[in-house]
Amino acid sequence: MNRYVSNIKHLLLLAGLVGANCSSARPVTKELPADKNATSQTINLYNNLKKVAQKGFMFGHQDDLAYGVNWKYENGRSDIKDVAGDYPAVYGWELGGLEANAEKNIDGVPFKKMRQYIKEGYERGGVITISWHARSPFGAEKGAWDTTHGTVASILPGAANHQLYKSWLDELAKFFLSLKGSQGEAIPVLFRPFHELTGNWFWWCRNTCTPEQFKVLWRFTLYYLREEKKVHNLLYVYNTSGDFKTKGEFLERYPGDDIVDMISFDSYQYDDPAKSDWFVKNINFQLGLISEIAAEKNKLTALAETGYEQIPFANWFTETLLKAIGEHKISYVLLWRNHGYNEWMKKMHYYAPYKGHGSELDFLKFYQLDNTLFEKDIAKEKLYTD
Ligand code: BMA
Repeated sequence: MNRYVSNIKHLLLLAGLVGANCSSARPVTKELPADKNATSQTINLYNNLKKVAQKGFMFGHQDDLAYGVNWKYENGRSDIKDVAGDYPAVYGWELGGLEANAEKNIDGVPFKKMRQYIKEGYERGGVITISWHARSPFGAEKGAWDTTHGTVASILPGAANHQLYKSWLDELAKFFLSLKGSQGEAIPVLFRPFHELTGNWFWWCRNTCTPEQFKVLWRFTLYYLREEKKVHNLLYVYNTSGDFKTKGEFLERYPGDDIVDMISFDSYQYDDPAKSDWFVKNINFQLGLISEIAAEKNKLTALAETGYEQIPFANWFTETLLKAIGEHKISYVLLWRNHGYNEWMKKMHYYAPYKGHGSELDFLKFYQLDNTLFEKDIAKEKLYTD
């Protein structure tokens, strides 16, 4: 190309009138997630989530379609929809129990129904995230809540419970591969294994294993699902509890940029927001820390679990949660499940409003804001297409 032609092309390029390569349209460059062989819907979701985070944050709710306060398994029902006339944008589901091939998860949700709910949410344009309260490799009695030292070491390659752990992953892989949209495509999932890993209550937490053991566990899990079981519809979410004060603490057990797509933490409120602004300040500060990390590492972010049990403050959504998120560009915030009266806990256990709850009006205000994204908003974004 002579200089004159080159200059003209340069001017046209600047004016946006020609593509960089005149002979064909400029290819859209897509970023690849941790799984380089992810399905196209999963890659699209990954790329679109990055764009959508600039517009607002998605609202999510655990077990939303399965039950709510005072109801169970009513087709199409959701406490969020009862209150706001719209579904959440993000649906959280839980696999605890699946590793032992149980029919229902630890909260009584039949996996068969869960599969159907996941499909419904996805078909409407929503996003699916999945956690896994796997039972302890040392025995099922304590469930995930076993803090015996050595649990993680026992399932790593070469250790006594490694085959057992692989059999668990086999069950998970079957489930993930069975999630299909109406065209037969695999439904993408934000998988959040070993959640709250910096806490001290689950068998994969800080007190049971070394950072290195945790990292090997993560790396093996991802390798096994992706390479051995050919599961290619997952984005991987690293998720600590809310106890970190520095980037170093948040990253102490971070397994690596090549095997994480989203970074997040869980944090709940227990104190009185009228008397203490600790929750707002702390969440805001921590979202600041993970946003900086995400910018450095090119990751997505989320507040993966939060809430105030029973929402005892009428304006909690606009005056506490909204302020806690502030200006941070996170992908989503998810409220934990609306169990209703919990026999075992002997109290009401719910985190989202239901019809007739005192925070209903405030939640509607929250719903109507431009930067809170529910299902009608997110459906327009067509997250699974180019
Ligand atoms: C906890 C509670 C439990 C539940 C567990 C796993 O926060 O909601 O009742 O079993 O999550 O979903």
